[in-house]
Amino acid sequence: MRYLPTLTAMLLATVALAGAPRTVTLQVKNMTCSTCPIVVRKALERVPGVSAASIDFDKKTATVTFDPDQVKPSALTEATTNAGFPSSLARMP
Ligand SMILES: [Cu+2]
Repeated sequence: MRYLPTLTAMLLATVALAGAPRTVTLQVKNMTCSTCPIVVRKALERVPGVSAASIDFDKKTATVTFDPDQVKPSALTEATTNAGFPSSLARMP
């Protein structure tokens, strides 16, 4: 639950931005300890156009909000893969 304040802040920041952000869920492999989600989140947030990334360690998923004009979902899976955590698109609402 210690990610909650950060997540709330990021969601508020997303709402404040203009445009229509898109959210996808990634299925992330290789997350074995509580530090891994932090690495994955940082890798995703480093991608230009990503406004929020939250990781569910129990479900092994990453929920990413981004500007579809700047980021393709394939860039997100690529970012986590390059960080050592191969991922795939789980859901595209
Ligand atoms: Cu770890």
